[in-house]
Amino acid sequence: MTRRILLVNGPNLNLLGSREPEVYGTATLADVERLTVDAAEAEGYEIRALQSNHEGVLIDAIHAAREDCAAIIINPGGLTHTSVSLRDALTGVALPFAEVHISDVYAREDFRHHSYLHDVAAVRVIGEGVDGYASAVRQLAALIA
Ligand code: CA2
Repeated sequence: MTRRILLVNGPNLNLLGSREPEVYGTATLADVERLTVDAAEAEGYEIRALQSNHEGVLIDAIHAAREDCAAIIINPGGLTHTSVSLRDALTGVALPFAEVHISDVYAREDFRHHSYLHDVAAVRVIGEGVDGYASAVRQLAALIA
């Protein structure tokens, strides 16, 4: 069994650490990727990390994961609340995946309360800040062990 997990961060998450620290904290995307790699290594997995502001790029990476990944961790950014196509990609590859949100989307605007992934995600981690990515690694690793 492959020991690789795909980490996907969606639109605007490249801005982490530069704006809105009161919502998203001060960690950068590089920090998020590093802490996820560290958590994965502790569980015996490696990470392939990708951030894109383009939905099709995210979908292509999810499709490719079918070949050589055991699971996916995804923070889809705003696409969480809009994208049937992202949901279809994730259900299409049939890999277990974790949906991560840094902020507590349920304590924010109503339009953030709906997720197109909520009923198909194997794991959901919401509002735990960037540490939520490490939690997602551990929960997924336990699931696929
Ligand atoms: O809380 C999360 O992780 C979100 O997935 C982040 C998305 C937002 O649309 C979701 O509702 C919740 C936004 C990502 C944008 O990240 C930024 C980070 C710093 C500065 C500006 C945007």
